[in-house]
Amino acid sequence: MNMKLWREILYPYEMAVDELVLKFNNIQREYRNAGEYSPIESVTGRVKKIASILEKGNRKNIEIEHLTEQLDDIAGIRIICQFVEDIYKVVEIIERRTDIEIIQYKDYISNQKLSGYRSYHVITRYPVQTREGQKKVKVEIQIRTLAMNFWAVIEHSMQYKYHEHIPEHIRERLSASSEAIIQLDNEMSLIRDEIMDAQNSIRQKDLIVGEILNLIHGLYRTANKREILKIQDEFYKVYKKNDIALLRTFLEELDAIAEGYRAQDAEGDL
Ligand code: 0O2
Repeated sequence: MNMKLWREILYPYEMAVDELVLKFNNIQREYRNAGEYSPIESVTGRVKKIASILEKGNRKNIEIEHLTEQLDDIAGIRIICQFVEDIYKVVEIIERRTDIEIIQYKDYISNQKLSGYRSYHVITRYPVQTREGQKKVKVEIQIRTLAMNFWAVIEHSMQYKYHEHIPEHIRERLSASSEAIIQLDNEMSLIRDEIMDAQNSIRQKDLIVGEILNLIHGLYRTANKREILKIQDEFYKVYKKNDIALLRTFLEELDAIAEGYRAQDAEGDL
């Protein structure tokens, strides 16, 4: 198969990866805009390099013309979560979608690989609209915690360096550190509620402060400078108290003031 043909074959996979990264990022944004904790921490995607596709096909004895139907991970999405519990939430999110068809689940969390690898894989089929019409391509969605990802990235680089013949002493260390990763994930799950509360507060504060600054910015069109300066001073005082309830009250009061100016402005236009 020549390079041009490969590019054509891989194009729908690239479309699928681009679209799914965008869609999962939108899910994250939706949670955060609602001031809620997002089970998705970050999303990346990639299309496997041609050399890696050929190498994997060779390793698994797959004929070149059967590569796209038999390899599950030519298109890959990686979703990183903070906590193990979030992984199952993300799986539910995928299950509820009407645009993603699930083919297979690979639960390497309950069934950790011998290497120590842990991650939850969902093999899916995703439709893209090409100029020749709809094409459904296989996409492997890997869902793992930050800690699992840290281990997998390090171990993967060792596999790359030693071409899968990792020396025994390094393998032992990797195996021991995979146990430490399980412990770390378990410990984090125990204080998950507190961590989520803290992160929610930070996000809510950011949203409220953002709205306050927008309202103050809007006042520059209608209110007089002296009043705006007074409002800004008041805002700094409230901000320094680091109390979300006070900030929320300040936002409500400011909103009422801004609404008054907007009404005045509308009357002036009549
Ligand atoms: P790359 O370079 O990440 O793309 P199988 O289902 O067993 O017939 P397959 O298709 O290899 O074979 O499925 P599997 O085992 O679920 O692996 C799919 C991908 O998961 C791998 O792709 C890796 O990304 C990741 N993975 C699986 N096992 C390990 C592991 O032991 N260590 C690490 N670091 N990652 C793993 P590729 O093509 O192997 O690699």
